[in-house]
Order: sequence, then structure tokens, then C-alpha cells
Amino acid sequence: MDDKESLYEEKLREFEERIARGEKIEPGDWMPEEYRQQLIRMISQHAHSEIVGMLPEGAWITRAPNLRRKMILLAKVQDEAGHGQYLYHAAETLGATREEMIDALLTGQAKYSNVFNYPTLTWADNAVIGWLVDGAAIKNQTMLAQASYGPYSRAMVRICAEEGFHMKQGKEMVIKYSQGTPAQKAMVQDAINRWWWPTLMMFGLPDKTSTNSPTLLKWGVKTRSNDELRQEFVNELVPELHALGLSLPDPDLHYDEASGNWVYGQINWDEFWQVVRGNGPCNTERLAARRQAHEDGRWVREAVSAYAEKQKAGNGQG
Ligand code: BYC
Repeated sequence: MDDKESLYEEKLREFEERIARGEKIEPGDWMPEEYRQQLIRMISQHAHSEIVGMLPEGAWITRAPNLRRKMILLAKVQDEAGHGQYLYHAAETLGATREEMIDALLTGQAKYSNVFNYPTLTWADNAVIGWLVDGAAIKNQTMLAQASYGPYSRAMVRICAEEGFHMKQGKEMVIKYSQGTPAQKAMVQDAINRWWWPTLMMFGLPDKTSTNSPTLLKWGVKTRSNDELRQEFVNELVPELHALGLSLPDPDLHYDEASGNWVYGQINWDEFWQVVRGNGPCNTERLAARRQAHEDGRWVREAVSAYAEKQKAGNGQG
């Protein structure tokens, strides 16, 4: 081992010891390049998910059934924009620039959560997204609030608090509609039938095929596996949905006494890959909406940078 190699080994050992002691790694601290790259990958995908995630529900703001629901939905969608901002900032602390991240999203190179490429067909979809999709996100993000990278974990603490409100407003609606008129009950059941499987896919690939998990788990970015979180989510949701007289679109779903788990059927990973690779029902529409928003905001960016230039020039003269 030459000197350079042994210095790297020494730094890596210190880095891993810090993580083992539960210390946070902060911007500017030494970190392995692979850790930095994994964080940029995951945090930027997460940021994109928050931003694209505004679209399916945002489409219903003008069609909310009453003022209370409209105000709640407006606040929720606005929160998601804020989450995207915290996360882009967290990724910037690792050296990624906002421009390159946005460019990767708009050119279709970047991934974002599979779940936002499905259409919101009825008002009940907003209810089910709130309870199921935000519920799944909280499960994953409560774990990520313990992540070894300081800026990511702190962003998660705040995001989880807001997601808790998102989940509750969705659950409130599902409860109401499941006890409402036959048409409301049918509408909420239909929404559950369409969102159940994409929600389970949100947790990522099964542990045995998840390529990134070993590194993320080794360095404390994730502390629990994709399958573990998915199973916990299913165990919590199934009895609650059954108690409301709602069913799940999985003929193989059954309770296993021995493990105490609700065992679910085969997830369609071919569908997942189709959606993640750009061929889901709404991928084209989602990216077109983001490109349009970026174009519409061009004058604001130009005005801000012109103002900053002017201030700089003014300061120079003074
Ligand atoms: N969708 O090795 P794997 C929200 C990709 S938004 C798309 O298992 P990993 C909300 C993965 O990127 C909350 N792609 O990955 C907003 C990888 O590809 P690359 C969103 C997925 O990273 C608005 C490949 O498949 N939450 O709450 O170990 C309104 C191999 O996968 C997905 C987050 O982003 C997927 N579901 O685990 C309402 C949480 N799954 O990059 C609500 C942060 C996998 O190697 N992210 N892929 O080319 C994570 O915790 C992890 O990244 C994942 C995946 C669990 C998602």
C-alpha cells in the first residue's frame, strides 16, 4: 500500500467511525466520492419527485369540491414546492448545481418517483394520494431523518412534519367517502385500486435486486431496507382500509399468523421499469408541464440576475 492509499484508508476509517458513533457528516467534511455521488443521486431524485409530485394533485385545485378542500390542497401543493427547494439546497451542499439538476430533469435523464406518472382521474385520487402516497413517503422519510448526512437528515425532519398533515387530510377524506354515498364509496375504492400497486413500488426495488441499497445502508444514509419499510406500510394500511369496508386489488393478499405480516402478491416490476424509463401513462405530460413552467419562469431568472449584476456594478463604482 503506498502513502496515498494508506491516507485514504485512514480517512475512510475515521469517516466510518464517525457514522458508527451517530455523528452527522456535514458539507465540507471529508467523505468518499461514492458517498457524495450516491447522495447527489438520491437527494436530487427526491427533489425532482417533490416538484413533479405537485402536478397530479395541482390539476385539481380549480376543481376542489368546496373552499375548505381547496385551501388544504393549495397548502399541500405549496408545501411540496418547499420540499423540493430544501432538497435542491441539500444537494447543492455536495457540489451539484441547480442548473445541472434541473437540466437533468427537463431533458428526461433524471429519475423521479414512479408514482407521479399516473393520472388523477377523480377527486378521490387526492384523498388516496394523501393517505397512501404521502403515508409511504413518510415511512421512508422518517428513516431518512436519521440519515448520516446532516443537511439531508435535517430537511427530512421538517418535511416529515408537513407530510404528517398531508397524510391526515387524505385519511380524513378516505374515511368520509368510504362512509358516504354509494357513488363516493365507489369513487374512493376505484382510486385505491389504481394507486395501491404504484404506491408499493415507491419503496424501491426488492432488497435482493436493489443495486444502491448496500452502499446506502453501509454508510447510514438508509438505516432500514426497502422491503422492510414496504412490509411495515402494508401491515399498517391493510387492517385500517379493511376496517373502512374497503378492499385492496391483490387476490394473493393474506395474513400470515407465523410472521404477523400481511403477505402481498407479486409486484409488477416490468410495469415499474416501463414507468421509470419514461413510458408510463403521464411521463410525457409531466415533463412537458415542467418544461413549460421553466420557460414561463425564464424572465424572473433573467430579471434576478440582471438586478444582481446591476447591484455588483453599483457597488464597484461606490
Ligand atoms: N421511482 O437501487 P434501488 C413525495 C430507481 S415525494 C423511480 O433500489 P435506491 C410527495 C433508483 O433511483 C417522495 N425510480 O434505489 C411529493 C435506481 O436508479 P439509479 C419521494 C426508482 O436509491 C408530492 C434504480 O431504480 N421519496 O413524498 O436504493 C406529492 C434502482 O433502485 C424508484 C424519495 O425520493 C421509484 N420508486 O432506493 C405527494 C425518497 N425506486 O439512480 C408526495 C428518497 C427505485 O441507480 N429516495 N428507483 O439510476 C429513496 O429512499 C430511495 O432512492 C428509493 C430507491 C427507496 C426511492
